[in-house]
Amino acid sequence: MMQIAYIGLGSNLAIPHQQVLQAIQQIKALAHTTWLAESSLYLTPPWGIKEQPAFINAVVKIATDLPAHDLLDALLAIEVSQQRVRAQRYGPRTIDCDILLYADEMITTERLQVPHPFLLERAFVVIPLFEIAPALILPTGQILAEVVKKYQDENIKKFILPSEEIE
Ligand code: PH2
Ligand code: MG
Ligand code: MG
Repeated sequence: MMQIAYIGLGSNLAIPHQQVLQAIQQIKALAHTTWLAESSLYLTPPWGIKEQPAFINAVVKIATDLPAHDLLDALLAIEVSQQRVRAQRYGPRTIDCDILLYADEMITTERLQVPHPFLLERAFVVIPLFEIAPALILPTGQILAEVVKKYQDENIKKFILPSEEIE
């Protein structure tokens, strides 16, 4: 049976908005997977380590027949294809693809924790997720529409693609 999953994307190296757009295309091309929705791209201040470039973030919604750990492997392969180098926790990266939610499952293994452990602590995830899933309730019972309220003053701005700019 197909399961709904939400994937968080982030980049602050190379050409960040292009890395994120490329990852969205790569997710659309995954086997056993149907694209359902994607958020706008957002320009977000770095969280965790402040001395690094700003990020572009987005969230994608899919339906997939891939079990959660196979989806994780597919996302790691996308990271590798974009020359992701794992240097520093919370540090700069060309692309980060995180499973935020997988159906209503709560998963804790050595390789994977779902819901993503910091999901609700990060405005750069909550705001784009809310854009495409305004009625979402987490497996923990938390209501996304309630959580998003505390991030209204965060510096999370929609990123206007260069091609969308009025000349
Ligand atoms: N990812 C991190 C650490 N900090 N900050 C922003 N704004 N966006 C991210 O995607 C991000 C971050 C590690 O996962
Ligand atoms: Mg991450
Ligand atoms: Mg990650």
